[in-house]
Amino acid sequence: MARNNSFFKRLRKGLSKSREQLNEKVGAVFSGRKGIDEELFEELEEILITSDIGFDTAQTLIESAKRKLRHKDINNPESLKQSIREEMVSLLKPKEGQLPTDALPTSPYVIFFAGVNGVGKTTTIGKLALKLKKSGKKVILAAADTFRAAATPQLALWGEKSGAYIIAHQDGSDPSAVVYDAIQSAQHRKVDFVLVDTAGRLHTKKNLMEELKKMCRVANKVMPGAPQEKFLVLDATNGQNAIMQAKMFHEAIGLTGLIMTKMDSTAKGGVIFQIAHELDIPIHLIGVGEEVEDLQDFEAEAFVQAIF
Ligand SMILES: Nc1nc2c(ncn2[C@@H]2O[C@H](COP(=O)(O)OP(=O)(O)OP(=O)(O)O)[C@@H](O)[C@H]2O)c(=O)[nH]1
Ligand SMILES: [Mg+2]
Repeated sequence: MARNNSFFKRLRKGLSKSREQLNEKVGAVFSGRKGIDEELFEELEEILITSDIGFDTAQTLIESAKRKLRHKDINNPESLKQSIREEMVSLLKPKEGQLPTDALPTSPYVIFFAGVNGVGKTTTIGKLALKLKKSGKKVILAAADTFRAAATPQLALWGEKSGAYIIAHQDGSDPSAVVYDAIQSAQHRKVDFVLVDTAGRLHTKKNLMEELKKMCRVANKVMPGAPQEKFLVLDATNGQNAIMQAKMFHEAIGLTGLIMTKMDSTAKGGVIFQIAHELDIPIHLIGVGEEVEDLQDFEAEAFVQAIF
């Protein structure tokens, strides 16, 4: 998709902490080097590992870059950097997730948002609702976080801001019932998207994961095939912990996509490479700031350009 300047500006700004950390270290290792040797590879690998890219992923990136350079008989450090950039793009590219836009495969298109407490589920839904409404879609927000008292008003605010409908029940009621209502209502009103906000839950709490599974079953009962997407929202400031969360949520409900928020608040943005390397789940969106435009489609080339 064609991107305007503001997209890259926001992305660069949002990734500045991660970029600074990576570039500073890499700059130091490369400074004054005339050629490439084993020591350079080792130091580079260490930098990647300490930038939350992870051991296996760092090794894979370096090994592939090394192989290509040898193949082409190249020995200058700048080419090595470029080669690693290319390997990073090849790693991320197949993981670019995309939401259907014009012709929706189903109506409504139901998206669950799950994740541990405070990762950014509700705000992400709000921002996405605004974007979808702007592109002319009809949207329902399902307040299926019935656990936290302030959750529904928080979502309702986003409903007002975006003009999306909101379906909510009383605090403490069964979240599956909200899901049921929201999908049924969407079918009647011919709504395009149902965005389901769920309560923050720890991936280690079995009963809470069971509740999430039940919500999926109920959705599928009202509308066979629903939910069309099961997104896990991850907080980039959690670094490596995000991997374990993703694995456990995936095991429980079979994720179809990931959203990585708060990239702007951390230098641990490199974790996205590890996620792409270790998990077979597309990354749909990244959050690089608090504003609506800071919720961006995940694009491999732009991301690598902005972080390294
Ligand atoms: N800096 C920054 N803050 C973000 C981003 N995304 C979300 N936040 C903030 O993260 C905080 C928590 O967001 P919520 O949307 O309430 O998180 P939640 O996952 O719904 O939380 P619970 O429902 O309590 O589990 C809010 O202050 C958001 O503004 C982001 O990309 N960057
Ligand atoms: Mg919430």
